[in-house]
Amino acid sequence: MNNFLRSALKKIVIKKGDITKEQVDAIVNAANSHLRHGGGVALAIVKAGGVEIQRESDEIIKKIGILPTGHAVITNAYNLPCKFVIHTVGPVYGEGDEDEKLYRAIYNSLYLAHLYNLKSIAFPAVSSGIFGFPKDRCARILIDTAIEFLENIQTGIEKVVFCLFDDETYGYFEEYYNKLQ
Ligand code: AR6
Repeated sequence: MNNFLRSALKKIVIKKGDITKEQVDAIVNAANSHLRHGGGVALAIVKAGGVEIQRESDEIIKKIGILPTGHAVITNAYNLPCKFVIHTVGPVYGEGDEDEKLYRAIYNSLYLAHLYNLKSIAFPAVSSGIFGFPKDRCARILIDTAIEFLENIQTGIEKVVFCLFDDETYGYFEEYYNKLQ
């Protein structure tokens, strides 16, 4: 294993849990293009963080129209223990070009955290719930994208957490991460 990969892997944490409880600088929301946080992890984030997150999201949509798949925006986190919520739109499985779109959603979230000088960020398994993306492929793309980012960008990001809600998803992330060690 080369030093770049070793150093990137050291910054990655795979854990099971509820992302709304994560004590990191930013958590990532698996959002839709309208930033209507009506289900899944998005609803859990608004329930725990407060309706202000939905309000701020509505303001963003008023300004920019819709948020295209693969893009990311940031809001405050209000009652959550983190400082910011980064909202990204992953692909709906079956719409085409999904791997590339999921890669961009994760990369752009990391880039936004980097621009805000954040040190830690936590991701859920974006697209693998209501949007139907296969969980094993999701694990591979999310971990590979984080490694690529950490290897290539001179960044202050010291910790990238993958916070998985269920055993099956956690199992795929852990399995792929262990394969890379
Ligand atoms: N902490 C961590 N992970 C969670 C939590 C939680 N509290 N709750 C759910 N998950 P999904 P998507 C997991 O459906 O597939 C929403 O309605 C969940 O088990 O939230 O990208 C949005 O508004 C799964 O592994 O996101 C969009 O319309 C993962 O988070 C749409 O769903 C992602 O599941 C986005 O669908």
